[in-house]
Amino acid sequence: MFQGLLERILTTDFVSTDGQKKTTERLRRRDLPEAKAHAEGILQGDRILLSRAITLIESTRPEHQAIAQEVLEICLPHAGRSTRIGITGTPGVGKSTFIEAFGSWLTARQEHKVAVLAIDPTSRLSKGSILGDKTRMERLAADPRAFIRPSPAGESLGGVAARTREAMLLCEAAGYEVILIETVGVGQSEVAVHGMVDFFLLLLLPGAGDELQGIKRGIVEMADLIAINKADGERRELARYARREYNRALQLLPPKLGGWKPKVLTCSSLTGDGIPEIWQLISDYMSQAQQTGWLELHRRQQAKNWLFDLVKERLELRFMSHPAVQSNLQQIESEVLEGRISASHGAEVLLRLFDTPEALPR
Ligand SMILES: Nc1nc2c(ncn2[C@@H]2O[C@H](COP(=O)(O)OP(=O)(O)OP(=O)(O)O)[C@@H](O)[C@H]2O)c(=O)[nH]1
Ligand SMILES: [Mg+2]
Repeated sequence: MFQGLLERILTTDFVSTDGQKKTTERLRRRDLPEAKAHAEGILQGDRILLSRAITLIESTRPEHQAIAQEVLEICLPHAGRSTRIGITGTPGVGKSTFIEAFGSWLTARQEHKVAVLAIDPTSRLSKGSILGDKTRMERLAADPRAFIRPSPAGESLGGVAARTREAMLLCEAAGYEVILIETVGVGQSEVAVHGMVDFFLLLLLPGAGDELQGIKRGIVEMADLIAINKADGERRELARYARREYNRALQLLPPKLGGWKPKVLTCSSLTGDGIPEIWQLISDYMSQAQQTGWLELHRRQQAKNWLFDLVKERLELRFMSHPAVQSNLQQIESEVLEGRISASHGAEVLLRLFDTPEALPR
């Protein structure tokens, strides 16, 4: 029911009533001069202001958030004109090395501006996966056509993903034509990246089945392209074999929603073999998706899902930091643990505390 109501608010009729319009506008523009300056810089491709705006997005301070949200509002109409690519694969498969090779090829051969972002919820400890192995992206890091941003430090995957998505929109407004988003390949972060990109690339190693590589079937199903990486030296033959095997396995999967049939290629980030073919394939995908209208539809669907993700995440945050909830949570939790009340009863009590804290006894 809740989702239904929000969907109604989102659809045109409801939004176009006067009262609703005013609310949206009041939330929207505050005319913060700092926001304007940042946005203007971003639209002119200023990397320093782009970096600073992303830092504001990542900040938890309300005054920073206010500026960041206004920068986003101004930049949003200029976003969306890029090819958004998610790259995943288990640790060590060669994601960073691939991004270095692929990104450098795109800036040099296609003269594209390339932005590299990451979703890595574990990066709170390692200070950012990309930053951690910057040596593997030395060439790209020094490339004036490339912009590399490590994964934001965040408490939750949802938070990190939201920040990355917003950073992606700012990069697009700054004129980056290809956005590469790296993720760690072992869990929920794939789903988050899949929810914000047009094309999902899974890197695998030659010579090991996906179960051996710790790749879940669900992730294989999300892939638009599987690239068997490190197809060089002695592994060339193995990679060719793996390609045939995966091709066969992909035939068994149901067709994708947009009508695309996932492909398998081999590549090597060391020799550069396979890189032009990968770009060609992604370009074919993009033109097909544009022609059929799938790209537009898919992005709208992603934006809608994102809205609900944000609502859920913020509701949970508010719920958990609510004073009445906080002071009763432990007790209710232990009552449920000891079987004195049902989980459903406990949830209802907590939700009531959240709704009307003053009306209920402690
Ligand atoms: N032979 C060969 N080695 C490669 C290739 N790509 C990467 N490597 C090597 O594989 C190792 C891991 O590469 P990374 O790019 O750090 O892998 P990653 O997937 O980013 O790893 P995490 O960030 O830890 O998840 C490095 O020692 C690379 O030199 C390749 O195409 N061929
Ligand atoms: Mg890496």
